[in-house]
Amino acid sequence: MAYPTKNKKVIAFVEESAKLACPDKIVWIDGSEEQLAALRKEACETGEMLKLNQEKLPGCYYHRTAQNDVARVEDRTFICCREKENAGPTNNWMDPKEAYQMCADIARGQMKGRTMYVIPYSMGLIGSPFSKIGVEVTDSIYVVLNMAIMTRVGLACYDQLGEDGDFVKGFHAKCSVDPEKRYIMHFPEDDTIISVNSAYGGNVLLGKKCFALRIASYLGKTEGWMAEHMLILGVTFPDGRKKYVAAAFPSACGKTNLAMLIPPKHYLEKGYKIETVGDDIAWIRVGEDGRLWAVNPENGFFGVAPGTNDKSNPNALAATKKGTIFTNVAIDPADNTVWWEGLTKPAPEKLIDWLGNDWTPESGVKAAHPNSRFTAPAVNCPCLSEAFNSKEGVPLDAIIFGGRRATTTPLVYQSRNWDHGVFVGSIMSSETTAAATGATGVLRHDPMAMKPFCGYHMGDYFAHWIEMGKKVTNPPKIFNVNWFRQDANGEFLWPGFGDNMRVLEWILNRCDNAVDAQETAIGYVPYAKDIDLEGLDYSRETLESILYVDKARWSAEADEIKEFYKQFGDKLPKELSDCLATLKANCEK
Ligand code: GTP
Ligand code: SPV
Ligand code: MN
Repeated sequence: MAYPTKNKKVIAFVEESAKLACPDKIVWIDGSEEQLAALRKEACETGEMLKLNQEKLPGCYYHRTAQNDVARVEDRTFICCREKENAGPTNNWMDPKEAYQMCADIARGQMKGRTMYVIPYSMGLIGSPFSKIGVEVTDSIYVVLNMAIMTRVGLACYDQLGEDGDFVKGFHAKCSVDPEKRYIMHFPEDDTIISVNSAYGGNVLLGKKCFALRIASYLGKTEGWMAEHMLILGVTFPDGRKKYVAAAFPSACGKTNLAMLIPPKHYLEKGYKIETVGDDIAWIRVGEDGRLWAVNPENGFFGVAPGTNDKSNPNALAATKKGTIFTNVAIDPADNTVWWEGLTKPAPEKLIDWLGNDWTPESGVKAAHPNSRFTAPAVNCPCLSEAFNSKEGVPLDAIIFGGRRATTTPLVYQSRNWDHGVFVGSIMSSETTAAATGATGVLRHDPMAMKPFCGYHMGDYFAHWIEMGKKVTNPPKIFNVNWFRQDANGEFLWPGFGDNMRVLEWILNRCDNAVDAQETAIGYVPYAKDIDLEGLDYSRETLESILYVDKARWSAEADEIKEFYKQFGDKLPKELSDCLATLKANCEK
């Protein structure tokens, strides 16, 4: 057989995969539009995808997953390193030998009657020194088409590999989508990922969370860089200055929205502009100038559909108007377009819901699954930054952590220094969302928004953050935000979305030492007068209430963090236990 690559390891990996799964046919994906068009056609013929209204949504398609396969499965996601200790207390662990054997038994013969596609892809610009190559084999056309949007797919990846270059191996087999045999396995010591019995994005688009976070975080630890669950955005000031910010929020907590923010009217009139570099993942290195530089390794957005509309996130909505794949949203049969909760009010009279059932506003169920998603090419985004295509990426002025907290955590606060900033990231808690299976709205610790994505021991990960701080001479300032404070009736106390610009402005002014702050038990908090409320019907008293640091609550929080920290044992950096002691002492003052 003629292979499109001379790389012996790629050929061996593909042959081994085929020997195990026994596909009828192997198709080598070359990334050409011709090949992708043929696959779209085939997927429509088999019913795997539906073609949407090509006048209103050119190049757009629709897909439904199995009802039991709609989100990441954290309880079935494992880190398989030789020593259990190295996976740490926040990951599921399985012995690699056992895991390989189990996956082989599950996947054996499962591609009979199917085609196996071989996808060569690059995380980051092909040919950039910061990019990494992966090869995913899969029996799903949906995966091929999504990967072609989310990553840079093409034969040029093989050129970069040469005859014996290394790559991240990804094996995906849909099997029977059996939730009892669903496993998302990572072998960081072998650069290998195996995913069986799922066809949901986060479990099967192996370049994304599996490679660009779990495997890459481990690579970053060994090679001295960082892979983070962060958006990257640029702010242009009226005087032409540019600043860049990376922000880590847990899944479905506002990264895509912040990354594409449209500032309130008077900011626009003054000349402020926001540009998107990335909305989910940042790979961060120390530059020659002693600053931290970030690139977005992805090439598209796998975004949460519900709540996206022309007010909340017009840029994301615009990005979905062509060449997009919609998953588990509702269909409007009147014109063969898509709909989801929050897109328009009121809802259309008649829809076909994400399960394929007839739906009306009286149905009493959601028309779109709460974790329904769009897969949109980054180039579609009206506010995409030029830096999106820069090999070096962008230098970071600020890092922002944030979670979904109804109480306790103020709208924004600044850490005292890098180490304290690492502490602030490490103590993040957030209410769970529909992005992963399981109950939603449950408060849990999610350090740096990486709990589900750190490919090694979380204590070592904290230590890595502390180490990185020593390597930068001009580190970004570190902040924490919370857009999700609620009143007693469960109503959000901050307008959020575009109005988050008001908080961003304070953050960037702090980076320039251009605005004062009050020192509190947890760090620097704005004076309410320093948050611009122009054009907003919003009271200073409410603002003050969500900036208030309640020492009694934080004292209890400190006790709870102490319990949380116990699991890390000796691996917890002293810098963090010192910060915790300071927090507790500050609260008792
Ligand atoms: P992942 O793709 O899962 O990593 O999610 P994400 O972090 O990119 O979250 P996204 O921006 O898609 O937002 C998730 C949900 O939070 C959506 O339903 C948004 O409408 C909502 N949301 C985002 N920003 C805000 C905000 O500032 N305030 C409020 N109240 N809700 C927000
Ligand atoms: C997330 O859950 O953080 C996502 C979507 O960005 S997924 O690709 O499913 O991980
Ligand atoms: Mn995410």
